Amino acid sequence: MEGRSREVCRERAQEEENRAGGAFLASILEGPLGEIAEKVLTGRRLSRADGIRLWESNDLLTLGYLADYARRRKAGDEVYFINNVHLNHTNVCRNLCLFCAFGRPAEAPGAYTLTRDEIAAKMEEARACQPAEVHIVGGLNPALPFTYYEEMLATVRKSLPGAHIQAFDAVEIDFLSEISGLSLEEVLMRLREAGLGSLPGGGAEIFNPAVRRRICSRKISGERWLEVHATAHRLGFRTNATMLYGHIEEIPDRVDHLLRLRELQDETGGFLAFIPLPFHPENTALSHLPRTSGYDDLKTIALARLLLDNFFAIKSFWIMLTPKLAQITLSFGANDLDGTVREERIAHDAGAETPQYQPADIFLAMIREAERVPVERDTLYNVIKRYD
Ligand code: V47
Repeated sequence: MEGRSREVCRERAQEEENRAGGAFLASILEGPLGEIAEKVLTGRRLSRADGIRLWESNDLLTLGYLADYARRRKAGDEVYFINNVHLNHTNVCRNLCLFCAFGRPAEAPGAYTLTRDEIAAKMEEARACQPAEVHIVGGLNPALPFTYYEEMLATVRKSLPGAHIQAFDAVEIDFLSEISGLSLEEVLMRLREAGLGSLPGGGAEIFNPAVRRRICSRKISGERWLEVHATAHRLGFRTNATMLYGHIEEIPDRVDHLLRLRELQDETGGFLAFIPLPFHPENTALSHLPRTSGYDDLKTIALARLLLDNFFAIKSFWIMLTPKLAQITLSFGANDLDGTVREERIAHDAGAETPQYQPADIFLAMIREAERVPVERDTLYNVIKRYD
């Protein structure tokens, strides 16, 4: 360790003495991850090699400690949640990715596409809870025209004029460009006109083309996914980013995925949140694979917080992680628990056993028990209510 840097680290360790774990930090600095810890403490960027090394160390507590430090420094002690509803308008999909239990051909049992009236009825039902956000994603259904999407947004806006509509992941936006013959810019501007507020982070999976070829060969490339988000950012939309992990990818694939997101965030600053999605194998063509372990989930969240130094929010999607583990991730770099949801199909079709709804009270209890400050937010992280 260089002289000045060592001094800064000692100061940090001293500051940390006042919190639980000061002695632990001192021991980390002297241990095998000392150089990486030094970078984290002094706010220096981690490299690809650092990411792989952190993972390989398997030292869960050190990873957690460093990610928690980085989280506190970047985003403070607030933990966010949102009063939202999910809407999955169709499960008919021409892509049929191997990891997905939700998408199916139009003629398959259980295939559905919501009509405008059915969407209106669902939104009218949601009115009573006054959601701040409606989150919409669905399959790539070749039978639907572009106007279906515009009408869906208008229908949602009419029933819930105060809600922000976060809709259509990059894969759907690319599909809409294809079926309409419009450019990405034109698609996004037309949808904005109809009520679109921001884009969710789905469809990113793992950017490595070799992995994509095996698990989602019909899906757009990782490069195209990034291009859609870059275009949206240029037009002033904020978007999220995800990573589907725990299937056939290797650890360097995860690190590379995170670094590509970090690179785009450096260029545009348009990402709001990163959400790691643990693979659920049931009812998928990869059902022989095991579910991710708790160790894997915690390490992945921590790695994301440490590598994505330019992301404000690292979100734990409790529906996929379980509420218990999502609460623990608050000590491993996460500062957002997503929202109330109310109806979820993608993870539940793939075997998720979590509830489909979690009321605000539960979020407050989860966050307070972790000794953090609950903040109810809107989609863009404006504070709706801070629960001191
Ligand atoms: O794009 C599909 C993934 C995504 C499975 O932006 C699966 O705030 C696990 O993107 N096991 C949809 N994951 C969900 C999504 C999302 C969720 C919460 C918040 C946000 C946000 C986005 O779920 C898909 C795909 O990547 N997925 N099948 C499965 N078997």
